[in-house]
Amino acid sequence: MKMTFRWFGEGHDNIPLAHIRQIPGISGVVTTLMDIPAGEVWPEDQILAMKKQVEDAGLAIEVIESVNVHEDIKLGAGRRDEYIENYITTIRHLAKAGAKVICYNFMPVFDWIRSDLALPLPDGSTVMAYDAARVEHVDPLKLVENFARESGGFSLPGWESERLKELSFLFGEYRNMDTEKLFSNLGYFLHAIIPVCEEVGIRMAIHPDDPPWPIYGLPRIVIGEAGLERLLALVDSPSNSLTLCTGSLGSNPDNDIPAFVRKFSGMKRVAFAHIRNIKIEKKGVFHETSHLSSDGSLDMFAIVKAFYDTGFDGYVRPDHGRMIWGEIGRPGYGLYDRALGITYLNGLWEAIDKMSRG
Ligand code: DNO
Repeated sequence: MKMTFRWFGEGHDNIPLAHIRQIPGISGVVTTLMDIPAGEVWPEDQILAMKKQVEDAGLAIEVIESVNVHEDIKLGAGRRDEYIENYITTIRHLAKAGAKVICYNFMPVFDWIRSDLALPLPDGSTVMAYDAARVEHVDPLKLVENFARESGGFSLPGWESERLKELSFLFGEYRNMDTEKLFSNLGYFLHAIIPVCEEVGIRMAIHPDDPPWPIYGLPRIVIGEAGLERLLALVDSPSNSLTLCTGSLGSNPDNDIPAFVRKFSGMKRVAFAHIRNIKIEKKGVFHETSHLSSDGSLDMFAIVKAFYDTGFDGYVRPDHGRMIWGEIGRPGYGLYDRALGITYLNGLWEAIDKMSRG
């Protein structure tokens, strides 16, 4: 596995690349151009400037997270072909700059959702948390206001302002959307872009829906084994792959994450993994934790072992750490706890590797 760290780009992240470079075993950053609205082409010069900055810091820039998909593509609406053409141009620009994997999602309206961005834990840290009763019965516009207030001034990935301005309008547009239509729109998108990805050597890696169940009456399709199988079958190509996010899928206790890893990494259809832990209190109520198995509900040893046993050689990053040691930063994306997460995941990998060799 190639260990990476998410970095939001100059002016969007308060963590210096020089600090990321000092995390043991790191190979590169996973990054994005935060300022480009979904649907627009990523300009080559901006991609190359970011690449130079990252490489000058001694890090690779091979995974992009995310290139967001315009709502018209998910809706199958109006200008979708134009937005798909733009997406294809961005894919070509990124490939030319040396990118290998593009992480994206196909969640209607929202990306990930939480009820709390800074829930205090007994150890004095804070974490992001989800309580269905406090999300699903709340006006989504209220939720957006809470997010803006609690995010400490940092823009949150997936909660871009241009998307949120259109919230009420978008809810209307999705009124008649169902699972079948959403799958069909995903298929339309993939059929258009995957041949280009194959040509230029890019693997698209879809991120699961977080949390992995429908909310606010919006369908969600990347939530469990059947959906993952179905989307991989839409276009049977290594360029149509997964971002296997253990915490997103794992917040539904019915999802057996080590089994998912064995299956999908065994099929060589996992291009990228987000490995993190969560603690499930009961169905629909969970909070994030340190990466350590005993702090949460996921067996991190079993997960890493499944990646190891299936010969996984893709990209990995830790995800959504706690905020610890007084760090001020973007919720879930501080330096310290994610660096601890990396060290732990690398430790598991080394132990499994050495024990397997005897
Ligand atoms: C949350 C992230 C997601 C992810 C997107 C990919 O912290 O894992 O926002 O980047 O869903 O498009």
